[in-house]
Amino acid sequence: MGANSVPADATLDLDEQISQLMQCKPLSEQQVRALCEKAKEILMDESNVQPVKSPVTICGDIHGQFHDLAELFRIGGMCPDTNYLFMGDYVDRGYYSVETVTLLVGLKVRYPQRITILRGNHESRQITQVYGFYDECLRKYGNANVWKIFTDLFDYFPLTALVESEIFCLHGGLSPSIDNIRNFDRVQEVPHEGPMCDLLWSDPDDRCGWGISPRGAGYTFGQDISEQFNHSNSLKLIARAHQLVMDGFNWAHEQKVVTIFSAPNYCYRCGNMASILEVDDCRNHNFIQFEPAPRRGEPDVTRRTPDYFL
Ligand SMILES: [Mn+2]
Repeated sequence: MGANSVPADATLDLDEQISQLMQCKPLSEQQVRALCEKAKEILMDESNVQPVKSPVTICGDIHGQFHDLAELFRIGGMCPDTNYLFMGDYVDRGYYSVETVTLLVGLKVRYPQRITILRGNHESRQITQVYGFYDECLRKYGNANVWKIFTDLFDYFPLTALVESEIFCLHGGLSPSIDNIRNFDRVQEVPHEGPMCDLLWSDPDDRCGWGISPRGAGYTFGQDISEQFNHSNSLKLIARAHQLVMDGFNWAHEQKVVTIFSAPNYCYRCGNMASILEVDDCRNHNFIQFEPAPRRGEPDVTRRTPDYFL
């Protein structure tokens, strides 16, 4: 700020930063540092099972596909006009992890009551060093400082959310060793095993009971497990992300579990639809599917009208 300028209004600054991010332009390292300090203050007060009110739109994996996140906001409505609950995996795989996660954290700081950002298994120091976010930070900032700032912040992201006491939302799935999710200290790197690891890594399965996950972390869990969990906790539904599903959403366990995936044409080559789940103020559910955003500067031959239904 110049010597003659009027003292900056923090909200105005943040609004400008959000507009800049909406154009897919990253913030400076200094801006990221200041933003993440504010985000930490907000996130550390949230619960491991963060309560969320309807109406809210629930979203799955984004994976650095910034232009598809912008498309999601065009289709679902911009925050704060629409409330959002994101279930993790903002970074890695796509080309714009930096812009994607900075925008979501910016919206969290600007509208803390309007957006919930859960932790995915990719919001981790170890995973991001393998799947792209670390390299992208080095490429865009010339050093690893921004990666360090964000991965330190990821430790504070809530692990699960509960919409109107009836939809339990999390990135992966259930754990055989959950005692009380609210009671453990989540502020740490995602461990290799144990309940916190399972919540971010597990998958529903057609087989009953608990199974060994082919991912090497978390478990598979059958319909019997989901039914018992929902019954004991008076839940209607478990909403989770973490798995590519070709229609953007996929029911499992006789509609006790739904998978939501919000990265269309995942990794720019999977050919899948994406979806988001709108829960209205009467708690009605409405999936909206969407396709990839048109690539800027390229002829758009694949785009069809988004398929709104139900
Ligand atoms: Mn995942």
